[in-house]
Order: sequence, then C-alpha cells, then structure tokens
Amino acid sequence: MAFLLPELPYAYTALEPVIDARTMEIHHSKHHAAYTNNLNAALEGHAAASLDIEGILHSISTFSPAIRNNGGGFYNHNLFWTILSSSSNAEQSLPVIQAIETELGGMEAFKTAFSQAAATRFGSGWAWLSVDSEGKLFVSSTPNQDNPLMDIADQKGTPVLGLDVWEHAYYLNYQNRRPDYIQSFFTIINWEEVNRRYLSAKG
Ligand code: MN3
Repeated sequence: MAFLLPELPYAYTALEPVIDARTMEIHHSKHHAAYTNNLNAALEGHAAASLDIEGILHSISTFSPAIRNNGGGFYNHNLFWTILSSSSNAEQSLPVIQAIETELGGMEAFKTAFSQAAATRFGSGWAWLSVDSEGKLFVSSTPNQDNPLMDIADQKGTPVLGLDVWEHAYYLNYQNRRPDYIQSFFTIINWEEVNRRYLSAKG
C-alpha cells in the first residue's frame, strides 16, 4: 500500500499574489511528490508499512532518518495545502477562533507568537498551531520536516495549522524576506479547515 500525492484542492494560480503559481507548481509537483515517492521507497518491505501516516509519525523514533524526513514531508504538505484558501475568513463564531481568544490572548497575540516562531526557526522548518493532550492550543516550531505529532518533538500535539518556512516555499517571490511571506500567509488561511481539524483533534 503506497502513499499517494494528493491533488491540490485549487489551481496553482489560486493563491496569487501571496504565493505565486510557479512556486506552487514546483512545491507540489516536485517537492511534495519527492517526499511521497521517497517515503514509499523507504517503507518498501518495512514491517510497519501497513501503518497510516499518523501511526508512523507517532513512533518516528523507531524509524530511519529517511522515513522521518520523507514521512514528515508527506504529512506536513498534505496539511499545508488544505489550510490555504483564496477566500480566507476568520468567522468569530468558529470554535477555533474563540479558543485563540481565550487561550492565546486573541488573534493579534496569536499572529505575533506564530510569526515569531516562524521567523526565528533557523534554516528550514515549520511553524505550527497545535492542540495538546489537554485540548489546549499552543504555538511551536520544528526543524526540517519534523512536526508536533512526532514522539521526538519538544512540544507534542496535533497540528491544526502549519506554515512551511523552507526557502523552497517562498524564495521565488520573497527571496530573503521571510517576514513578508509570514505576514502575507495570514491573509490566505482557510479557517474553516483549521476549525475542522481543531474539533477533530479535541475529539
Ligand atoms: Mn515545502
């Protein structure tokens, strides 16, 4: 059973001008495809090949670096595409927006904390909004293709929103201006999908 590269839920042009079509095309059809193919290759003949991706990530310390890097890359990009939208709308009535108010001090405080996590991640990695084992939201970042599902993560939880801060995600349009990319990202978040993941993580 092989993992499959998902289709994007929108056209490569859909997120312009925040993320340009060329970046989206290379990111999805080259980078994400490579993580998917390399994950399948690394799992070939592996005893745990029947696990779903979450099951693999939860016990990633028992797997090879190739499975950690490519399994993380496969999962992280699957999440990333779904939480982006050209019609971003943070409805106050959404439970995740209410939780950001009560647990993180409001939307502006969340954006500040998330931007800080994304901007200070040295080299390549991701910034996350996740739900911890108590059902509370927290902001964190991880290196490379790690994520909060992994048993080796400093802060563990279920990610509901993630931002790719690898240079391949923004360099064509923003070059070294990662802070500009981060600020623009807030205008293309699919909050309905973040909310769906939030409710699912809360159980
Ligand atoms: Mn990427």
